[in-house]
Amino acid sequence: MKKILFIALLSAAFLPLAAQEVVDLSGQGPGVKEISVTNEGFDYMPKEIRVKKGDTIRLTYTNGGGFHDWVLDEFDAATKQIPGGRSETIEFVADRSGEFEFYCSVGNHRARGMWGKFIVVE
Ligand SMILES: [Cu+2]
Repeated sequence: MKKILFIALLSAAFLPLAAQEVVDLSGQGPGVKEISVTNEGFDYMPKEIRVKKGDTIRLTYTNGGGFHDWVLDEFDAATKQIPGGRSETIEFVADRSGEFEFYCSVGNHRARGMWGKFIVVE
């Protein structure tokens, strides 16, 4: 009984984090897809976003701390550089398929690992 409770507590502690690593919205659509992104230090959450070609992406970046933005060059999509606690919503159309890289354009943050994958599925 004790063991089961321990496993349940472990799952509760780690599942939400693990679930945020990848957001896969490519299974349905195309349509409007709402996505929330944040960061812990130089780590974006999620680190990987999957959508369907033709999706309209309504992405809200909430800065979890520091001074950052969220930039995806290939789709001309970028938030402003904002301080911790602030958020901004941008909208763009994922009109071509492929694997792209979103990143933070502040200082050397991208080189320090502040980037992730934006994958558009045909
Ligand atoms: Cu940054």
